[in-house]
Amino acid sequence: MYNNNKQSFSTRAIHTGYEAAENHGALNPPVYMTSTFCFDNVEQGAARFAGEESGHFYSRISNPTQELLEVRLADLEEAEACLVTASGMGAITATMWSLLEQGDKVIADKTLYGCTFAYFQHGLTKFGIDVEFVDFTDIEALQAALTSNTKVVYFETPVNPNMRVMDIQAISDAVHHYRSDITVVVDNTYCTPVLQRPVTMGADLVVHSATKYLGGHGDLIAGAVVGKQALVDQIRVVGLKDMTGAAVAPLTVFLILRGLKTLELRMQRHCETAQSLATWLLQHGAIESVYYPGLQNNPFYSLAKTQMSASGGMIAFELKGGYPSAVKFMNKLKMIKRAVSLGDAETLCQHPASMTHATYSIEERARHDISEGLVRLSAGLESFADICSDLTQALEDV
Ligand code: 3LM
Repeated sequence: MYNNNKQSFSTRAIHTGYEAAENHGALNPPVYMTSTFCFDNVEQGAARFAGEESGHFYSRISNPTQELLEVRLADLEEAEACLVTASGMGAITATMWSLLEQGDKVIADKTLYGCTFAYFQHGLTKFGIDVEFVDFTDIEALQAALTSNTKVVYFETPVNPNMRVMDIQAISDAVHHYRSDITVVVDNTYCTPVLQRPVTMGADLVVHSATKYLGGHGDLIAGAVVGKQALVDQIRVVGLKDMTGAAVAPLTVFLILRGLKTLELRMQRHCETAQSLATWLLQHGAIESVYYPGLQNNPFYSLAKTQMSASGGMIAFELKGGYPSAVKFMNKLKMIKRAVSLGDAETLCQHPASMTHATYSIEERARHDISEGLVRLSAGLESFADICSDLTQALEDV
C-alpha cells in the first residue's frame, strides 16, 4: 500500500490510502466501531489466525480505520509500514518487548522523556535486560558502548526536555557499521515527519506519541511505530497482540486522521512562533539561557539545519533566578496553560523536574542533563503577540 506517487506532503497527509468512491462517496473515512470480524467459515478464521491469509480478525490486532492511518503515517515517514497504538508509551513498550530478551543490551541517549526513562531504567532492567545511558552527541562514546549483546539503540531528537539534537545519520551509520542487525529506534514525537524522517537517515524504526502534534488538539492519547515491514509485523503480533494489548480505539484514529490533514500547516505555525519566541526570550533580562536549535548561538544549530526542515515548536529555558523564579513565573501565567503534553493549539508550559521528568531522582536528573530550573514551553497556535504579552507580564519581577 506504500504510496510511491510522490505528491507533496500535505496532499498525502489528506489523501493517501483513501478512496471516497469505495466508501459510498463519503469524504471522510468510516469509523469501524467493531471489536471482532466475522469469518465465512472455520478455514478462513484459522488461516487469518495463522497469518496465512490477510484480513482483520480482532481489533486488538488491526481494524480498517486503524489500517488507513497506518498506511498514511508510513507514507508520510517514507517507511514501509506502521502500527498505531493506544499511547506513545504503548508504541515504545510494544516495540521493546518485541525486540528484546533476557541478556540483551539496550543503549539509550542519556536524556529521554521521563516515562521512557522509567521504563528503561526500572522496567527493562527488572527482566534481565542491560540498559546503558550514553551521551549520543559523542559518537565515540556510543561506539565504545556497543557490545555483542546489543540489540537496540534508542534516542529522541530534539530531546525532551533539554533540546539536545542527535545526528540521526551518523548514529545509524556508526551502529550499523558495528552490526547491521542492531535496531536503531528514533522517537520522532518532537519533529513529526513534517520536519524530519529518520528512516530516510538510516534509522530502522520511528516511534511517536501521536497524542502530541499528530493528533494536534490535545483531545486524545495514541502512539505509533513506523519502519521496516518485518519489524512492524513482529511488533504487531508479539508486542501489541500478546504483550501489551495497547490497541488504539477507532474513534481516536478518526481524530488523528483529521489532525493529519492540517499537520503541515500547524507545524509551520508552531515553528515560526517558537523561533520568534526563542529569539525574544533570549534578549529578555530575566532569562539566563534559551535552548532552541533555531538560535544561531545554539551548539546544535548547524546539525539541526541539515537534519530538520525547521527548528520545531518546543523551547526550553532557564531563568536568572533559577528554580524559585521559574515557579513564580509559571504561577503568574494567565493565557498560557500550566500543563504537561505538547503540540496542542494552546501554548503549554511545564516544569520538567517536578512534572514530566519527576521519574528521575534528583541525582539522576543532574547526571542526565536535566536542570532543576528548566522550564519547557510548547508554542501553540495563538498569535505571537498574545503569547508574548502573557510571557511579558509573567516575567515581570521574578
Ligand atoms: C510530555 N510526553 O509532556 P504518550 N515520547 C515522547 C513524549 O514526549 C511522550 C511520550 C513518548 C509527555 C507527556 S507527561 C506525563 C505527559 C518524546 C509523552 C509518551 O504515552 O502518548 O503520552 O507518549 O512530555
